[in-house]
Amino acid sequence: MSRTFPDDFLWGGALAANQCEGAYLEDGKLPSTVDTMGVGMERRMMGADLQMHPDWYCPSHKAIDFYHHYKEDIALLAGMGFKALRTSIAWSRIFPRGDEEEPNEKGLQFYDDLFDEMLKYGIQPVITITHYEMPLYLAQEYGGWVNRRLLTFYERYCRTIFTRYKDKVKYWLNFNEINTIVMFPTFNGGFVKDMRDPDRWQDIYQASHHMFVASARANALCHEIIPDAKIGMMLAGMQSYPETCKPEDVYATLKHKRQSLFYADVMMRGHYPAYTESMFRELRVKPLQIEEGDLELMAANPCDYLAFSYYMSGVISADPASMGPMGNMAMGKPNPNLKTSEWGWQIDAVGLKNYLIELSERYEKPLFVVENGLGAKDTLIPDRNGSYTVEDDYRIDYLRQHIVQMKEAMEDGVELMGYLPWGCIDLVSASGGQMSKRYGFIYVDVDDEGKGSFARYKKKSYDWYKEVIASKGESVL
Ligand code: BGP
Repeated sequence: MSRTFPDDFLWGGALAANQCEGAYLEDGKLPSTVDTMGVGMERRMMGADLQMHPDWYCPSHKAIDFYHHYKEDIALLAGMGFKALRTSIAWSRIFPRGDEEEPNEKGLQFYDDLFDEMLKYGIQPVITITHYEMPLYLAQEYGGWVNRRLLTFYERYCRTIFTRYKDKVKYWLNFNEINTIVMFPTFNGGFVKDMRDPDRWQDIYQASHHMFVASARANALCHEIIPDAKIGMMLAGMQSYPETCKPEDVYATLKHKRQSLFYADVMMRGHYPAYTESMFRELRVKPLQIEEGDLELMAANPCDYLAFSYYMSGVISADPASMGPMGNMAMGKPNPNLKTSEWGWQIDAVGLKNYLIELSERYEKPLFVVENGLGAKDTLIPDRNGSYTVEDDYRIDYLRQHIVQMKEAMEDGVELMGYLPWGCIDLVSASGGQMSKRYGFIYVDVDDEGKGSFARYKKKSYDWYKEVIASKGESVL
């Protein structure tokens, strides 16, 4: 077994339109759902109301101004030897309201230019069709994904971007972290729900059904328009352990995992799993509105690969009252065997190996780690060349451990397409909306209020990751 990763392994990084582009009303774009959100959990994930708040600072409006800096940023990423870059298309640049018949040419042109810039350096675009947003009009006027009419608009959007970028983009992803709709319906679903309402599940699973059908249609269209492309699903991945070896804790963990793997079960296998009925019964979900042909379409068009984010693991107990929030979107208990990030996320590289093996055995399809990394407060210090840098050994350590475990999983039979650490350039945090939670190899001089020079500086991890890529992982194995 070779000590290096394969030649065609997609090394790179990941971004998302709303967290980096800014320019939220430029070149014909109208607000998207995320443009209503401020800084702090209570102004976004927890308290999002999908109304514009002119008196708030909304970080997506400016973000890191990637819209105007993309050439400089792609050149910096190319300097690390990136083979792939994941980002998303902002639906509201292409169809500003969402329900128009004709796309916005200037929006299409922006992504043409961006993809050309990547390809110039041999960087493959890995494109998320929607990353935690939709045109705000679709949310306010139609009620987001609860409304079946979104299928028509989404199909038009997909057809437009597949046709336009068919020669440039060969890796596509459906909805970012689709399973997070069970925790935060505003982000993925485009509708507001009181998360204390015990009857919220009906809308959440009806919206999920529409998104499953939308993904199946997108998969079919993608294969028809770009026969040499692959289209995957994107799951918020997380490893979960039973608190004890009591069979009750083990069963609670199994059920907990189902809540997210349900999405992969449907989208990778093409049908609702056998436990759907009991899960819905427990959540008081009445039979969903499923139209004729939906299930056949889903069965005929499963996803080609399973992409996922992985940051942490959690511990599950049979006693729900003993569990609290973990990370962005999970409930659990802390694991005394693991270290914890500044944001309370438990660092578990071996958990990534176990998770890869589990997913690989459950779905028998290629896997792709499209997010991973450490959110941390970085301190900018002067470097030897009269510029600035960050001594981010903590980040290097986190990434190194996870790369070693990916390699071990591959040695155990896992088919892994690539590794795209999250926020390869510092960007706005999804959960908190702040800039001070940084993930990048490249520091961006912007603070939590959107103030700063927007200058970019290479961190210590920049040269480290460059060496990892150049040596096909050998430098850390
Ligand atoms: C994932 C999202 C990303 C991202 C990341 C880190 O859930 O897909 O958009 O931001 O988590 O989370 P955060 O930004 O909250 O630290």
